[in-house]
Amino acid sequence: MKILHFSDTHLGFNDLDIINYENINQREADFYDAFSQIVEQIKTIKPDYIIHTGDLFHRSSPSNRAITFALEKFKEIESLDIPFILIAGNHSTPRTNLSSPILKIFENFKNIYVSYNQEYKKIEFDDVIFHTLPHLNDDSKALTQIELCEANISESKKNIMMMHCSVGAWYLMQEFGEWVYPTNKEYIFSKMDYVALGHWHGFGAVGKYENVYYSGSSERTSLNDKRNSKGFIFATLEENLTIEYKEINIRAIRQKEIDCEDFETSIQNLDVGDCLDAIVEVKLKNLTPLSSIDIQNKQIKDIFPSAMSVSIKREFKKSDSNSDIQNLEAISLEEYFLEHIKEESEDKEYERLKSKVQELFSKYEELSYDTN
Ligand SMILES: [Mn+2]
Repeated sequence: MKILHFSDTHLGFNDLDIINYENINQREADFYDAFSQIVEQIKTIKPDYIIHTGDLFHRSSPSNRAITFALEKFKEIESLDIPFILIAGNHSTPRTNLSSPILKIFENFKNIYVSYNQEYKKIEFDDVIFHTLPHLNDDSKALTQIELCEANISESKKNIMMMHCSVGAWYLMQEFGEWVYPTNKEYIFSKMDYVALGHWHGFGAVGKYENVYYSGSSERTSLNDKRNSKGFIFATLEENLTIEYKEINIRAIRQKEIDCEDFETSIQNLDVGDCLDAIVEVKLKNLTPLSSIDIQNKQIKDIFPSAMSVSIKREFKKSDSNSDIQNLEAISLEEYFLEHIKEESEDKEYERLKSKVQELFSKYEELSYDTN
C-alpha cells in the first residue's frame, strides 16, 4: 500500500509585500507553486491513498484566490480516482461555532474525504481505516475522542491515524489553539501501522517511534523557519513500513553576515552566488552608533541585486559602558554633527566651529520650543 502524506500547505499565506508579474503577492504564489509541485508528484507516483494532515489553508476564511486555486487542484486530484483524505488543522478551523468550516467545500467530491467537525471520524476502505482526529478548539474533549479512536482499531485492516497537534511539547509552534497530544495515550501509536502528523513544519519522526511522522509544511510561513528543504512523505506499507522523504523546490533563504569593524573587506569576501531569487537576511554585526548611521540599508541591498528580498538586522558591538542602543538614542544631531566636524577639521578650526554650532543649535531649540 502506497501512501502520499503531505501537510501544512497554508494556501493563501502572503508575506514581504512583493508583487509578481501576475499581480499576486510573490510569497503567496510560492505557496501555490509548492502545492502544484506536490500534485504533479501525485500524478507521477499514483499512490493508493493521499493524505493531508491539516492547515490546507492559512486562514479559516481564505481569500477567493486561495479557494479558487484549491478547487482547481482538487479537481485534478479528483480525476486520478485516488482517495484523498484531509483533516482540519488549527489554521482552517473557525474559532467560533458561528462560521462554517472551509473544508466543507470538498464534501461533494467523489474521492475526497474531509474531517473537520472537531471530533474523531473513522474513514474506512477495504484494506485500511483512517482514524482521523481533526483540530479541536476545546481540547478537554480530546481524551474521549482518542478513546473512540482506540476502540475502532481494526484487527484485519491497516490502521492509519491522522492528527494535527504537537506530540510532546517539542513540536509546539507558538500559535493560537494548538494542542498537545496526551502523553499517557501515546501507547496507541504502537497499535497503528502509521501515524501521520501535521502542525510541525519540519519533516521527521517523533521521538522513539518508528511509525510516527510529521511530513512538514510545503513552504515556510515564517522567516524564523530557516529550513531550505520542504517536501512530502511517500510511505510504503507492506509487512513493514518504509518512509521516503521527497523534496520539492522552494525559494531559498540565505543568511549573510557583514562585520562592520572591517566593513570593506567583509563585503568583498561575501559569497553572493547562492542568492539568486532568494530571501536574503543580512546581519550587520559589530556596529557602533556612528557606523550604524553611516551604513544605509540601500547600500546593503545593492550588494544582492539578484535576491528576491533583502532584510537587514543590525547588531551592535558590546561595550563596557551602557548598551549601545541607549548610546545611539542618546546621541543628538548636534553631537553627531560635532563628531563629524572633529574628524574633518584641524583642532583650532574645530574649537571655533564648535562654539558656532552649539550657538546655532541652542537657537534652533529655543525656536522649536516656542512653536510647540
Ligand atoms: Mn501549520
